[in-house]
Amino acid sequence: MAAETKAFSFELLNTDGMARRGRITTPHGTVETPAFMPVGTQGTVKAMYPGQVRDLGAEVVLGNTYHLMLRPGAERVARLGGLHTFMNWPHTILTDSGGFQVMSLAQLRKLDEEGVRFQSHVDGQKYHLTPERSVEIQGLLGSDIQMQLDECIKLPAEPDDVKRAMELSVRWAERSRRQFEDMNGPAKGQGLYGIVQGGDVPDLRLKSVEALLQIPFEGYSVGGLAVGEPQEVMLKMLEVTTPAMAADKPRYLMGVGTPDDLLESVKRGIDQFDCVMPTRAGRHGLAYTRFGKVNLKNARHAEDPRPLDAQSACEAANTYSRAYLHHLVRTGEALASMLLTWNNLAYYQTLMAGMRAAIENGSFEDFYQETKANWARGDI
Ligand code: PRF
Repeated sequence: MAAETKAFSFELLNTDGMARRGRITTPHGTVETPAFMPVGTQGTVKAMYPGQVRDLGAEVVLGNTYHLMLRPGAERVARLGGLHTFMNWPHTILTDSGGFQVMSLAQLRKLDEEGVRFQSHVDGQKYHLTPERSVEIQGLLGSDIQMQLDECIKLPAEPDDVKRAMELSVRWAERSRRQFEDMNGPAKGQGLYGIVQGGDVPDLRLKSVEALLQIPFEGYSVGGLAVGEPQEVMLKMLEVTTPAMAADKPRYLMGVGTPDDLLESVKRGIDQFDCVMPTRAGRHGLAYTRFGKVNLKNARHAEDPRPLDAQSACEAANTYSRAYLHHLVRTGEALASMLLTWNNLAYYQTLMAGMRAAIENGSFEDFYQETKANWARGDI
């Protein structure tokens, strides 16, 4: 390792109730937690320049093994110098392992002990993704924070199916870890996270955590939530799971969520999140603000000269009129996606910065109440 290259580490700086303020260090920088990680599935946070994403305060973005292995291919990205160089994001990159995306996107999937066989949703080409190949791909991409291959089961599901998927995920965790060590991930300063599964069954969640704690992962994810269950069930599962997790390792809740999900999950001890919600909503005419969600498609905005939020530090929120944004959305202009994605990521990053400051000050409960009151007031 070059002298200046930092190895993966996590420092717990502060707690306030179950809420945690921490710092992750990777070879590509530091990540203040709790952190929201914008999703850059195809090596781009859609409708945003990388510099703009960074300027909003994001210190890590997420890339997807599944999409990048299909196009342009992991070996090609490696020949071009790795994903950081390829996408011009010199900061931390986290990659998901692919299993979740195979299950939601690929055709003719067949899962067994070995891994998952599937056909590409792009051109029908056949692939075999195993725990070893997933970690190999993430290594070729040069990902700083890698995920084990797991099986995420949609809810509602039969407890027997949840148990089978959880146990398979534990066996895949061991194989993923072995591959990560074989690829010298630790020597490169990278981290590999295990993924807790177990659906909506408390006992299976605890068994999953217990088994994963036997494997020396740099961090632990909570998977298999926000997959069809009510928010109440997700939060209950967090209450069961996070107290059993390592206090000195980061905890990442995968694929979550709404601003309210983030607030409630930080309150229950989560440190990292990713979700397509702010970026996808932005491309569908929806804006997140301090006072909740605004649908710019709605005719009520057609002659409204006010910006989305005059107090926001984000230019997309404090400059352009709702009338103009409505017009851009209605005409399907590219700038509609660009401005609303920018606004939404700014809101998400501001929310996270607010939570981090509140935990530091020991005022998380006040922040929680005030944020909820603003959302309840609504956009008027
Ligand atoms: N596993 C993986 N990625 C994921 C999930 C999971 O369970 C989820 C579930 N919310 C989102 N992304 N590997």
